[in-house]
Amino acid sequence: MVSVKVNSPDVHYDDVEHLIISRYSYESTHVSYEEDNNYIATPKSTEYIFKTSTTIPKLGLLLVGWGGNNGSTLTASILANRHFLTWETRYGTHHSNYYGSLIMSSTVKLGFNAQQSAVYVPFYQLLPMVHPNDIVIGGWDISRLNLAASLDRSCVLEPDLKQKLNPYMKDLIPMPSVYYPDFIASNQQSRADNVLSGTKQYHLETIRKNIRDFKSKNQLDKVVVVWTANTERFSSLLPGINDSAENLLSAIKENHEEVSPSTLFAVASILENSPFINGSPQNTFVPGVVELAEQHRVHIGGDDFKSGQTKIKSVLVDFLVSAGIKPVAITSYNHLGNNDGLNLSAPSQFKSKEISKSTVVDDMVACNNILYKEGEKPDHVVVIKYVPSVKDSKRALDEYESEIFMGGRNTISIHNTCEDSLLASPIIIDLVLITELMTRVQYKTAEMPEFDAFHSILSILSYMLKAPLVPAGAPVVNALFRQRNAIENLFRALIGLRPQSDMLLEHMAF
Ligand code: NAI
Ligand code: DG6
Repeated sequence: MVSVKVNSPDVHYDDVEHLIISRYSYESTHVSYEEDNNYIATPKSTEYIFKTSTTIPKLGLLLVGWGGNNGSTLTASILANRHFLTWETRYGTHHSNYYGSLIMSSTVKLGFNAQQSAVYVPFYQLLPMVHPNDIVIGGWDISRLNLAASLDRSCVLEPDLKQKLNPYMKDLIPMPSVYYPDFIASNQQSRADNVLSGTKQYHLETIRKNIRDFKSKNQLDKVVVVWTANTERFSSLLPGINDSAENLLSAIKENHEEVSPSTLFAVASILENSPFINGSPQNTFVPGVVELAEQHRVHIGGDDFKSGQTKIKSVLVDFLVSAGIKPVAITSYNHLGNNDGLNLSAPSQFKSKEISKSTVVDDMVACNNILYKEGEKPDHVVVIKYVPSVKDSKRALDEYESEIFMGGRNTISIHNTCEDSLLASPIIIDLVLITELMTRVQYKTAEMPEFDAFHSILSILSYMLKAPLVPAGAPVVNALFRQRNAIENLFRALIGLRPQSDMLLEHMAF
């Protein structure tokens, strides 16, 4: 899939070791403050060497919550693409595609050609990446329904397509999973017919064995695990239980009630050296999980897929604040009629989602001390209602009230209607593709004795996530285009290209 080759003394393609090696100066600005109210800004340059393996692995993806709307839609979409399926709708014949995936369906400006026209290439052509059609998918669900029936239950895809997918999906049955009723809404009880009995330690060992067996049966090089199961309530953070890796492993042995299913899956994945991504808002990554991931140098990412309403929020508020306009109230309503909406109709599960949906403008507000005094924030209200008849077609109604020039007010209202799972599925693909790529990257600075991997916590995944998990002390970025720039510029750095600049200096001369 790679069609970009960089012509630079700083880039070396090692065809023996199958590596791209790039030398890169990372430019930043150190700021200090003097007592006479001056900022001192000092340019800083750090030399990096990046090594990216060009060997594309055979990749497996295990979804927790495989039979849910996201799980079945994602599986169906990958199978439809793999088999080049087309289907009829009232608008005509449709072809499978990966619209909505940053990697598969968006482009980046590579540079300019001799005529000074910008040249754009698909994101996936910058570096050797797994093609989603080649991903082997499996997973767990507390519901035993086969994937064809799950797809039917989800009410997302068109009947003609579902029929064509049936032969590929009817024999896919989720592996039994762990069900601790206290963590998800009681209204989910009726679908829990595929559950493991026994202790948490037995569950951990079973999940680990499931990952190993899936890997060996399909002759995979790597497996990524994604939590796309129900939103859980938050776990209590308990000293001695989940505050360290050692305590968490002991708590699992002791069958402690506060170890959630998602935390158990994260632990199992880390112990099997499989990256783990949390697509739901709960605090799966208790301190013990983070420490375990760091100890085992396994990548983790989270939390909560950023699909529709929040994505718009992280664009619109960034636009307003960076235009010098002051949002004073953001009021967001959702209604939806899928199983996610049913689960979120319970207070503790709603609370998890409310937290992740409400923190998404904090960094944009904090960066403008002309508009906002320290600690000041816009009012931010999040409402979610379950309306069964709209099924997966989520309605998102948002009102942005802003203070503008000379005491004026500006009100923007947005009404968005869309199948939630068609927004989330391509995001899951991006999370998996980028995570896999990150497992093939090593870097070294002058201070480091040898090459190392990036930090276990992949903050580079922030674009796809509502409440990005970042290493301790690192800034959280929610603004969508800053998040996208981070991915684009990191990809460019790995092939020795300077960060994207939109200065167009070459066009400023007479
Ligand atoms: P869903 O309710 O259709 O699917 C969840 C699946 O997880 C169900 O099939 C359920 O049986 C299963 N499940 C529950 N507990 C389990 C466990 N312990 N082990 C294995 N399976 C388990 O929900 P949907 O729409 O697929 O969403 C999945 C998650 O992704 C939810 O937490 C949702 O909040 C989150 N999310 C969804 C977005 C979207 O746009 N669809 C965007 C952002 C987050
Ligand atoms: C209702 O809010 C259900 C949720 O699961 C959301 O649909 C999901 O988190 C996506 O939210 P957003 O804000 O990214 O569209």
